[in-house]
Amino acid sequence: MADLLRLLLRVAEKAANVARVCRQEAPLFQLLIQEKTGDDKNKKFFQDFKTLADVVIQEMIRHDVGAQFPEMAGFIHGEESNKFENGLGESVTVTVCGTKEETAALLATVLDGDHTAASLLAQAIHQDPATIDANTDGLTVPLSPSELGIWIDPIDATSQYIEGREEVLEEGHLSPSGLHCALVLIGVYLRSTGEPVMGVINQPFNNKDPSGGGWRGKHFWGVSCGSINVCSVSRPKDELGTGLSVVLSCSEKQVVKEALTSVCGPDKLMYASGAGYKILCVIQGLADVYVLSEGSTFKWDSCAPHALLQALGGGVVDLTKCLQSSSEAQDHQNDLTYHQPSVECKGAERWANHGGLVAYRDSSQLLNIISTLKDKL
Ligand code: 2IP
Ligand code: CA
Ligand code: CA
Repeated sequence: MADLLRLLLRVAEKAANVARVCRQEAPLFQLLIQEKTGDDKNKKFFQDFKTLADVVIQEMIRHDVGAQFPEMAGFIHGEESNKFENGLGESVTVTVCGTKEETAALLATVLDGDHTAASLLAQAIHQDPATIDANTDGLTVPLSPSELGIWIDPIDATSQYIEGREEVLEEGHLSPSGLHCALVLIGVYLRSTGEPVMGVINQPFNNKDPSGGGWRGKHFWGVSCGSINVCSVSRPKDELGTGLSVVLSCSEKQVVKEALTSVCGPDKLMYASGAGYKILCVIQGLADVYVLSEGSTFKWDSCAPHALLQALGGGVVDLTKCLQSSSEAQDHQNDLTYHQPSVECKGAERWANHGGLVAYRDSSQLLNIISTLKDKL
C-alpha cells in the first residue's frame, strides 16, 4: 500500500493548493473573510463559503482516493457533510465532477451564481499538483485497501486559516498561532481494530517564498503497521535534564494548567492553536506531550498525526481511560481507536474523542503525566 501513501501525499498537496488559492485569489478571499454582518443572507453566506472550501477539499480527496482504490470508497469519512445549502435555501450535493467545467457549474449553484469564484475553485481542484519528493521508494506496506478506512480533516484550525496571521517560523520553536497552524489531515486506520496505520499531514502555509512567489507548504507522513514503522520526521533527540515540555489548548482547565506546572521545566508549559498542530509539535519535538482534558477533538483531528507518532514509538491515548485504569502496563488498551462511533451520541459527537487525550513520544513521560493528573480531574 505504498501506492496509497503516494496518492495521499498528492491529494493532500492538491488540498493545500485549494486552501492557498482561497486566500490568494481576490474573489475567493473576499468570500472567505466576509464579516458576519448585514442581512440574514449575508450571515449565512459567510458561513457557507468557509464550509464550502472545507467540503470541496474533502470531496476532492474522497473522489481521487475512491477512483484509485474502489474498495475504499465506502470507508472514506471526514468532518464535513457534502449536502450543502446555498444562500437561497436550496440543497446541493457537492461532488467533484469528471471535468473542470462541470465542477465549476455545480459549484456556481452553491455560490449563488458567482461564476468567477466557482471557476477559480474548480481550476484548483482539477489541477495536478507539483510532484512531491517524499522518499517513499522501497517502502512496502503489507495492507490491502479492503482492510482500511480513512479520516479526513480538510482544514484543521479553521479559525487561524480565516484570521490569516503570518508568522515567520523559527527553527526548533513552537509558534502558538497563525496560518501555519492550519493543516490538511488524512489518516488511515484498520477497519477491524481501529488502529491508525498511515498518516499524511500537509501544512499549506509553512514559509513564504522570499522572492514574492507566495506561500510554500510542507508535508509530513508516517506508516505504522506491525514491524514497519517509518516516519518522514526523524525522532527528535531527547534533551536530558531540561524538564518536560507540555503544549495545551488556550482553553484548557485551570486545574490542569496548575498540576502540570509542577512537572514542567520553566517556560515549558506552552499554548498553541489547532488540535492537529499541537500533535505535530509533539511529532517534531517542539513539545514532549499534548494534554487535552476535554472531549473537543474528533477522530478526523487525531487519526493522521497519531499514525506518525506511533511510527516514532509514541502514541495518542484516551486521558480519562488512563486516569481510571489501575495498571501502568503499556498494553495499548487506552490508545485512541478510529473505527467505532459513540452510539449514544448524535451527529459529529458520535466521533468525538470524548475522554480527552494525551499525545506523547516517550511512554515514561506519559506515565509521569498520568500520575500527575490522577485524582485532580
Ligand atoms: C478544531 C481546531 C481547534 C481545536 C479543536 C478542533 O478543528 O483544531 O483549534 O481547538 O479541538 O476540533 P484548540 O485550538 O483549542 O485545540 P476545526 O478547526 O477543524 O474545527
Ligand atoms: Ca479539526
Ligand atoms: Ca476542519
